[in-house]
Amino acid sequence: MIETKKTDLQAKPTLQNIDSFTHVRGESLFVDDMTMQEGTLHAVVIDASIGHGELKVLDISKALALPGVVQIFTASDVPGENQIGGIIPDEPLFAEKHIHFWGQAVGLILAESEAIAREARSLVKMQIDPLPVVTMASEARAKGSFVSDPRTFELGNVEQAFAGCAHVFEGESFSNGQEHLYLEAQGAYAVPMENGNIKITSSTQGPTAVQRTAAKVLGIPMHKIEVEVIRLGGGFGGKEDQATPWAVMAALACHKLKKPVKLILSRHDDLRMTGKRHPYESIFKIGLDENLKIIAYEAEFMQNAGAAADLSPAIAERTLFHATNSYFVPNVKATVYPCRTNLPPNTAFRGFGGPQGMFVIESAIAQAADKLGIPAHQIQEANLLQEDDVFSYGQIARQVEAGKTWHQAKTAFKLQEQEALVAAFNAANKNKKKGLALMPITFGISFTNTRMNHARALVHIYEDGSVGISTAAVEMGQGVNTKMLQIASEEFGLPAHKVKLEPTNTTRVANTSPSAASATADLNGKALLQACTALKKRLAIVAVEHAGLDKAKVAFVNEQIIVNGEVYKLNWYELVEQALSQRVSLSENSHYATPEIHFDKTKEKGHPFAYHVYGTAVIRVTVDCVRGRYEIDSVQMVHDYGKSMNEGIDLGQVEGGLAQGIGWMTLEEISYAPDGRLLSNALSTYKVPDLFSGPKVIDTIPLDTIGHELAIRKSKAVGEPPLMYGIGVYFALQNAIRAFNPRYVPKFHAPMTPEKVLMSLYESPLVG
Ligand code: LUZ
Ligand code: MOS
Repeated sequence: MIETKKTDLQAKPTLQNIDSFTHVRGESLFVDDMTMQEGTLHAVVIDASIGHGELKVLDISKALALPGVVQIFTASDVPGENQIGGIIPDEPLFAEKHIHFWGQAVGLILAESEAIAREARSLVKMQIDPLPVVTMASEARAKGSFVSDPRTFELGNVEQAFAGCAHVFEGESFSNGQEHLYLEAQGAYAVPMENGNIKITSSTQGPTAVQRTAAKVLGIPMHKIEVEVIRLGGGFGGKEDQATPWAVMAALACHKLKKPVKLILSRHDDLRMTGKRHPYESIFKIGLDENLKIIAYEAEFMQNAGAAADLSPAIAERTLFHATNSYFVPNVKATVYPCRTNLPPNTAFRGFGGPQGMFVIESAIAQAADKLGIPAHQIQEANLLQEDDVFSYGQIARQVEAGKTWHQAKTAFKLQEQEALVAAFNAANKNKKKGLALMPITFGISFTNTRMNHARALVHIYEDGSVGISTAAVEMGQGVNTKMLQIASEEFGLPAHKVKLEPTNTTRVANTSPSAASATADLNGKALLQACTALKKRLAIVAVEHAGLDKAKVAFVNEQIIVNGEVYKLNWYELVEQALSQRVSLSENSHYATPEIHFDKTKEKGHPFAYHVYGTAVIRVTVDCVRGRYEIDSVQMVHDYGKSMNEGIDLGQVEGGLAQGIGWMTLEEISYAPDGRLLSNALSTYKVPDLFSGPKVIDTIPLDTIGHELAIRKSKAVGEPPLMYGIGVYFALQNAIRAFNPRYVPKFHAPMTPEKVLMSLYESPLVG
């Protein structure tokens, strides 16, 4: 194992994840663990078994007659709008006349038990006239079938620039979808309250989306619906928009029957009915000068949006924002086509279209490197973003760390020695080959939709001095609650056990953006910090008055009040008591909206991101050239955490994101039959990385940096960016294959499964 230098950041003691105790004891509560009220009904979704067609007959009579079945709801039972589209209203909750994808919901069965509801489902008869099924984005594009208009980001003039380039290369690239595979499947529990009000406990990243959509579908005001989220057993984007239909269905049945309703998807139902990461079919053209500077880059992305828009237009936009990854390119033209197909609507997935865009420019660079007979890292290094460079969307790059992470990674991980090691190994071994690749990442932090960048926090100091916090943040295993608790406990000078994070609830914090875009800790943390600051100001006034002073410096440390540098005679608890006796409010509600950001969609220019996160990974793999199997020797990263406020949690995000990125690039192969049926519909046919297929060595060095003012405590967002280090594994594998088979023509068709590796090792243009 290669030695790494640990900076003092890693030595800083921080709070351990506050959920770890109940998680390991199995005591953490998820929707399915809630104590059910008497009379709770169980729901199972009826879905269509056809990729595209016209629904002629829906016969529920046999199902309804089964003992224990209470009711079956379909589109005609919806009292409000049968519409759940978030950005574009193009998605019914229950199919009406048309079926647009295999697994589309047609109705909901309510029964005394889940088993009965399931049995009833097998008795439902549907007659559907089939229509042609489209599963590929390029097919949809050829037909002009889009979920939203194509968009183009442009900088400079690519046409002119290509004409003057010393080298121009063209190619194509494909990246497949990805199943979210959250441990906790989609689900919700809806309970009737008085006066027709409903409380929904949902496993959602977007409590307000659930509330808004339930109100629309039920045709009642939002204030009649309360949405609570305890925590999620993983989201990864799959519960940003697509937790909504199940919660709304439960609410609909609850509303109609005045009974509590529980709807939890089985793993098979979840895999079949929900959308995934978008597959992309792309073409690229890259032009370089004699010094390997990329002068022009043109790309067309065909996004496989599935049967409805869902979040696809926003995801398409983020592809364009990340089309040039960590590089400055003076002439860019990038176009994305959100293509309507007959797959389940694809949706947010960690990286939100960014990884798909970044894979294409890395493919273009790899293609150029192969044709020029040089390592790709020479081209990568020659084009890294520098201070004051402009992105194609008009934002000026500031506090750029692309080069710093790159050079630190090269030095710390001894790139030259590793290259020599790979060369020596490959010379000495006939049937095993090693490959090496570098992967720089640059990821913009903020919702690309400016209006979504806000959050609120509600803080109560209770009479006994303990503190309760509510924010819009949803805990999904990423540790946001721990970070929130850390902020409040540091601000008030209280031990962690005196601060509690409440479940996320729309009656305490309203009109929330989803917990997404890596921005949850920043947005909610900033709001929380403001609320704590306001309360401290109020308490400081009480302390100063109590001390009989006009003015003094007041600090809050270790449950003590420090006045002008001295421990004051009232401690925290006594000061709280004093404030109460003076009728001072000990509650505060604060709002935060990211400053500085803006974007003009008519010009496709602006300053959409609060800041960028940077990093570089060095990746080494070994391919078994007899079997096509491979191992990842090491992934070594210099990552820009800013000033990490919790090294343990942030490291967990880096390693988890990396593993997920590697899975997307190497093993996870979503497969649909031409008729639209999901073939990779179980964990026997859909492979995710396990401990044995992960890297043998993972090294992470925090970049020595100053952080960013718009990051909470200068601790940069960490949720999504590390996933993209995994892209480098694809290219390391390509390099190893090339070392074995000089006739192999590099291809950019992810995931690079062992089967594909084996075929590539023996591919020969001569024998076909
Ligand atoms: N969700 C969203 C996201 O609605 N907008 C975004 O920009 C975004 N980015 C990453 C992940 N989720
Ligand atoms: Mo997301 S892809 O829900 O941040």
